[in-house]
Amino acid sequence: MEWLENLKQTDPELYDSIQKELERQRTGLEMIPSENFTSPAVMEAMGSILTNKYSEGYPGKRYYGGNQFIDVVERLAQERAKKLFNVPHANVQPYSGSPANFAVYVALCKAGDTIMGQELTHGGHLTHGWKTSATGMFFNSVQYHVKQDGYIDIDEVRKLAHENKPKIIWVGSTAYSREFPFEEFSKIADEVGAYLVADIAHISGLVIAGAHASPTPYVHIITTTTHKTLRGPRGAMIMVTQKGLDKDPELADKIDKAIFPGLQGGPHDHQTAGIAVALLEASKPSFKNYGHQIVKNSRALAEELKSNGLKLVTNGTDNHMILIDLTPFGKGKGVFVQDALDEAGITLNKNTIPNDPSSPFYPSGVRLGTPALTTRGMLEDEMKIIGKLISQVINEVKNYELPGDKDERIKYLKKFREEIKNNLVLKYVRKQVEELCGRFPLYPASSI
Ligand code: DSN
Repeated sequence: MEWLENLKQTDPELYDSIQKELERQRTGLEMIPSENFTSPAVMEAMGSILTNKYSEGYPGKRYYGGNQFIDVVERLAQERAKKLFNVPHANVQPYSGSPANFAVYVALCKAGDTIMGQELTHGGHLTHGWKTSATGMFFNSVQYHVKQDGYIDIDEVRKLAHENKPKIIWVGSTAYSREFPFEEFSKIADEVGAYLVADIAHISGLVIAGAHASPTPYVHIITTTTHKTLRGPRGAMIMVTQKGLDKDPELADKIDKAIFPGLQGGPHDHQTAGIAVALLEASKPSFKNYGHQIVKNSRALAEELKSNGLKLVTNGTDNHMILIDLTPFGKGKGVFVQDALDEAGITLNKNTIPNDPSSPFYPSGVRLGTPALTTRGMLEDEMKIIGKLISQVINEVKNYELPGDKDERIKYLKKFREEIKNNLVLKYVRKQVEELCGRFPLYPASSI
């Protein structure tokens, strides 16, 4: 039977959109660093009859009947996570990364308690205490920054920690291209008696592969999404380390209670099954190669971008991600670069850079990465080609200037988006992109 045949019959309109999205993924270069292509096996688990079940509680302690097989599924996911990250406890039920992080607050804090995280505009995540997130509204949030060179300002972290005595310190962020200094954070957290929580959403696949240091010996809690470098379904996990249990023997129980009944209802059992499959895949030797290749590709791409005259935050990368600082061309250029690359078949995202002279909606940088391209089998040689193509596109649009006036800006962007449709360089890049994608087929018909 053809892939999605039942859906095609039942809802042709929706089916059509999925087919178009599949074609978009197949024929373009997916370079948003938080995205990836999960396997057909993971998608089968996600599309399975497990979506039919309610199973509030945990294996062996459910509120509803009929959970004997769900218990097996959830235990598989828990055990695989524990083994891969070398931790004594794993909760695999969080619906996604933001609820997972919020559960950590629910487990450890009362409203108004002080917490510390990396500021959003300096690469941190919303849920690490940014003012528009519930984590910044309900807690007294102290934010640390990166230095002028783009690296985390560990002296500031120590100073703020000693001044403010936070309950939680977050390490790990969403737009940071260097190795996280877990050991130094751990010393600071211990000095002030804080819980140290590593949010490794972006790098969990690299940690498993040994392509990034593991936080396990240094932190009390680890949170991660499961769909980024880990290449699983959308979802998340919270893990408690031995160091965490040594600090607080009740910690695992507190985390479990924060997820259910604290924040969530029934776990998404199909998602748990997808996570279990992804963790099994990540335990294979080929995943180690995958993780290391992501970083090699990222470094090769960074070098190519630099040799084409582009400026990178921290001047390079240690992980899967690169931040291009577009301020040498002016402020607020991220939107032009994102849209022009989209037109040329290369998807990345506009992003603030540290001390951005513009606003988060019209930032002065773009963020890109190599996890999805590496899943397609692309290597350093392809990164060099891609680096040149990206540089050509940036060169085409770098002189567009964003008007300060809001109405003018909307009109200007509309005109810009019309103009780039006819840009010959972008058309040429689009052709190169399609040719490249054709050499690295994604989800061939025989696999889905
Ligand atoms: N939205 C994710 C990312 O792109 O990094 C973080 O939540």
